[in-house]
Amino acid sequence: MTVAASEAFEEVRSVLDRAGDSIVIGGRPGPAATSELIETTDPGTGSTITSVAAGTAEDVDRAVAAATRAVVDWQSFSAAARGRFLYDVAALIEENAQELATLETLDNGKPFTESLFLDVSIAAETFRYYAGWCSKLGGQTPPVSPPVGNFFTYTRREPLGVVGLIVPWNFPLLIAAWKLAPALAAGNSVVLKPSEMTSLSAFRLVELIHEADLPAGLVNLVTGYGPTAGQALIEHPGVAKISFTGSTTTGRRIVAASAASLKKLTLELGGKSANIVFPDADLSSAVQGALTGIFLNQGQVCCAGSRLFVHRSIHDEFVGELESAAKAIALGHGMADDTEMGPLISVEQRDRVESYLAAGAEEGATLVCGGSRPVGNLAGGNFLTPAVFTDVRDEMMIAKEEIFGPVLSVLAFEDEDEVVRRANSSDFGLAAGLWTSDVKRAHRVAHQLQAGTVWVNHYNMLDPAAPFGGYKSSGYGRDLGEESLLGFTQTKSVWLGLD
Ligand code: TXE
Repeated sequence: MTVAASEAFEEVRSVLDRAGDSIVIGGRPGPAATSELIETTDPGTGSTITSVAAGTAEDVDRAVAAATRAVVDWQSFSAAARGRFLYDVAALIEENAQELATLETLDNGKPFTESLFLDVSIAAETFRYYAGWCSKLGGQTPPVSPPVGNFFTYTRREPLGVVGLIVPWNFPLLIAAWKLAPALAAGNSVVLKPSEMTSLSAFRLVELIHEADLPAGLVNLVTGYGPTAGQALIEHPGVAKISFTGSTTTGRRIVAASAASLKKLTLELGGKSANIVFPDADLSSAVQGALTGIFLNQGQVCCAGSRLFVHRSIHDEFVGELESAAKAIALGHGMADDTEMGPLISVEQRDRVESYLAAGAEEGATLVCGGSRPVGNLAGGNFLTPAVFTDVRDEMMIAKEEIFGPVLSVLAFEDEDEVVRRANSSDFGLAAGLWTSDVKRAHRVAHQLQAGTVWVNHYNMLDPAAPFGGYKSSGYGRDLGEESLLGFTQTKSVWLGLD
């Protein structure tokens, strides 16, 4: 363990001890139904930091029962009171920001400043945003004109009941907050299943929710593996909806497994997002945007701009700048002060990314830089230097499949119609970026791109008010914004005869 890692470990030791082997049901941490544990490692050093419980179907059943009881209490509060609770959760997240960010960095590997200013900060803002919505979630008064009679008709947005939230390891706290806050604002109760690799910040968040005095059992946490704890949640008849973020493969499994109980689903899945640089772009901003687009969180971002289309007239100059900037990125343990990029989440994930590096080389792409394991004091972690491929063709694996690592594919293009067609030729449609100083082109291309989010002259910007989700195989439904809130409700029409 490095000095930075062991100091961080000591700082959060008490949470690690509590999280140890506990799931949280009805507001009380306790053991799962089996004694099976899942080891949690620091991806920056390979050392074990703690273990978490491998929850089972029996645990999910108890969690759903607790959530079913608590939702009645929650719905008895006024909308404004529910909002006040959520404001309190936002404040508690901010008060405990250092601790949450340390947990996130130790567990996931990302640089501490990212954990603090991105994950924890937007998690708090998400609770604050949806706190405000509690008192604004109203229905409509549609002007009905039936053939006979005179009616006053209104709609109500009612909660679904108990919802299951299944979140991945790349933004463990943030994505949990993205789903928890709107689910609660809409009046539901929750069973949360974090990734088996990163359960610690979710555990602490659930503790904070209970410190904010929300009804015990309103938010329950069952840690564990997808095919056991996750699957049990999907199949549970008492769960009305699953909101899931993760791989497209698992998303398809969830659709199949939830068919019998006809659950509502929101699926935020994989991506292979196009980031397009036109020749009239501000090149230094575009280089920065291309780097953030792919190397943030070590490339383990569902909306990563992993296909970089660069106009042929600026291609060589652009790649030159990209190469020097990529080589200058400081790799290190997430808790070290000067770290700009951390390790990949696991040994398996690095192996997977390396298999794409090999496939790229085999298919004839040119590796301009990166793609190697650093030696010396980083050898114990799952590090990989930032990689840039040129001479990439659309049909290559590295241009088609989600790599989920620090690997950028650069593709040259000649004109606007061609690049739009090629950008859209992907099975995925989560996000896209484009760089130009021509305002007409910016809107024209943004409207044609088949993606749930399009960034113009920046990349990876997120805000709780702006919906986020995919077209095509990147899923359906939306996280964030009003749309996510509505996705946690069902609409009732009430008819009142006036004659
Ligand atoms: O994802 P999974 P994994 C991609 C990325 C990565 C690959 C595999 O390419 O390399 O997926 O990662 C739970 N029923 N993304 O295996 O399986 C699981 O426990 C119910 C992209 O970690 O999708 C975890 O909580 N739940 C992605 C969550 O699903 C199940 C983010 C995500 O795991 C389940 C993460 C099942 N049968 C990985 N199987 C993105 N686009 O954001 C698994 N889970």
